[in-house]
Amino acid sequence: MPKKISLTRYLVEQQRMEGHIPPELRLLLEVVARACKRISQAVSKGALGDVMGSAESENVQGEMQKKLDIIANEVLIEANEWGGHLAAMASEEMEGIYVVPNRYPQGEYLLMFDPLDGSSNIDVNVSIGTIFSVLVKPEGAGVSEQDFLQAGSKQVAAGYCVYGPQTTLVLTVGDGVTVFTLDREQGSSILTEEDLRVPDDTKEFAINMSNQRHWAAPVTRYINECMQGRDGPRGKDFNMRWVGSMVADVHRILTRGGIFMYPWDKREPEKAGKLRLLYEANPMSWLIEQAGGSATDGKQRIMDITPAKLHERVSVFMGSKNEVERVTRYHSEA
Ligand code: AHM
Ligand code: MG
Repeated sequence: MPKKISLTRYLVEQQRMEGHIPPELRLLLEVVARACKRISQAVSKGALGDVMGSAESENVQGEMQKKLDIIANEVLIEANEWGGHLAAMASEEMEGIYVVPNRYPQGEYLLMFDPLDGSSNIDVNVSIGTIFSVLVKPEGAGVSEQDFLQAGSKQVAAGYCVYGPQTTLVLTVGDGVTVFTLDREQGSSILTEEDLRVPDDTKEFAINMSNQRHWAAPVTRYINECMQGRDGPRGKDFNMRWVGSMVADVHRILTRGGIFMYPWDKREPEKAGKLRLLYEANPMSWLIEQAGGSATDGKQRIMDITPAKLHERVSVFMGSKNEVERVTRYHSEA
């Protein structure tokens, strides 16, 4: 029988390999994974635990928070603040950064997360997840919000955990994309897939079609052509999927290809998009690129964008290379 490789063993081996992750980053990733395991337990309790429904509060983005948004945020902070590997954290659920308190040693890393992605799916028992991204704090005393405003290309680790039929952790440290599945009986995450590849071509797109009338012309053109199927210019039929949890939609694309889009639209024209750059678009872009796919905002590579603020939003096109290139080209032609 082939040996099972746990996340711990995988990370230790990555650490031993020359030029790969330093010990503090390994520790950080283990702690994030442990926190995700706890969130997974809370999620799976459902109505049997006090985890469903609204928390009756609003986050900095003006969105109603669910109880699980707050629980997941607390779990991630409590798990990560004392280990000595972090200087500060930033979260979708917190307006400012969370600096590691003085009573704990400060490390050199910065952790960003969307603690519970796909909040609208919590109460209907559909896959949700946690997205995270790790940066190195720039040299200098103290830590500030400014330190977080680095392009996605500076990430040193990124990943997500999907809480679905299985709890799956998907990770990159810049050496391909690796998948770990939680073995609930053993309580450990086991490597189940290595070197994920996103096919260059696809017949599947993911977009919220109910926003169609608000889209910009290049998006309308791209989707119209897909919808015409084999009778149109694309000469092939397309399929559509939209879970409404980015983690689940991106996980499908990493598994079998596709294109995920959350474009700018006219509903809130002053916002670049719905999704957040630092803790949603950047980590997902890096995973997709590491698997051979592409990720742009319609004009440029998402990971090249230098953020101007912590909760900056961005338009997102990611997945199978040739489709992302096509819709990006439609933007430049428009
Ligand atoms: P959240 O982080 O508050 O859950 O919002 C992000 C989610 C993404 O997971 C998903 O792709 C998108 O919002 C769905 O938005 P919509 O309901 O507009 O289709
Ligand atoms: Mg989210």
